[in-house]
Amino acid sequence: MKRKMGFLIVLAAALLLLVPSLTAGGQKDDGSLTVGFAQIKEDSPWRTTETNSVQQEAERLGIELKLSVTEQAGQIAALRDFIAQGVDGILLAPQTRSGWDEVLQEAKDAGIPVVMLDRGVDAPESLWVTQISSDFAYEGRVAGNWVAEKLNGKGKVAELFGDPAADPAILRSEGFMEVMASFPDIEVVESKTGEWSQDKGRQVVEAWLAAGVKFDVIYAHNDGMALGAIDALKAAGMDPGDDVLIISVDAIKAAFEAMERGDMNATVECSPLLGPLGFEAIMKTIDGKPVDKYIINPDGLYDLDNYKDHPTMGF
Ligand code: GYE
Repeated sequence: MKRKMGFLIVLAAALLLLVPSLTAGGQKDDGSLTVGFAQIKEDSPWRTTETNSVQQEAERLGIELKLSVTEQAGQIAALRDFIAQGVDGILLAPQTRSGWDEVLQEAKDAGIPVVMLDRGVDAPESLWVTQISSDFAYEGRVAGNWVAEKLNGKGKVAELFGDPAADPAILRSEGFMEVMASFPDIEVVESKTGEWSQDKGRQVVEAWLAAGVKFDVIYAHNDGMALGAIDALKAAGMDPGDDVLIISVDAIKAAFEAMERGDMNATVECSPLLGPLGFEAIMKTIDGKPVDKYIINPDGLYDLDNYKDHPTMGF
């Protein structure tokens, strides 16, 4: 009898030792976490700053980060890979708004929380923890009001669209057009995608100029494309910031430098420094604490009158 008890105690102790390695996800025996980040492959300094913010925060917290940088199809594959590896949480910057339901359901079934970083999706809210981003329609309205004021309610605007399938591009346009609707003498003469890229933005504006399109303002959905527009205008012998006003979104350092040179007029801030909020949301979820469904960063407008007030002169 005594022997049997002893055996049972040894067995119980052995099982207890096994328990930590049997806990859900990839949480290691020492309690440290592994998080996957599916970032978008995109030619924009904004994204590099965001990736750095995530990497730095992971390092600060001692979290192992698995980073994947790809386009949409690759992002879905990366998520499946993270799930197979049993990560403790996933940060996803979704390239497009739709196409996520299936893989998000797989993550949910595996008990892995997914946080939307910087953009939203149209998948059911039950499939993801939270969206941490700016309010893109608000950014569009801020840009629209600035344009209406500068043009005194009359003039021509050309819009450089981001990726038409991406949440921030759709909403930045909607917010902007909402304001334009109350100014019948402002005409939006062009709206074309520059795919978030400086190079593509330049090519689109070059084509407009070659076709003889006239505009007083260019509204670009991000600073990168605005910088491309500036390149195109200069190459055509025009004076951006003066002949054509330039407003965009993001507030990257290069936009502030362009303002210093008088090439650019305004940018609506959109912070890429989302790493700390992203990990906080994942850790709270793992601890069973509630997290708001939408965590919205406040944005400010910076133009030639106040850009020097920006705390870091851009991201
Ligand atoms: O504004 C743009 C980037 O999703 C908020 O994506 C982000 C946007 C950002 O390409 O520069």
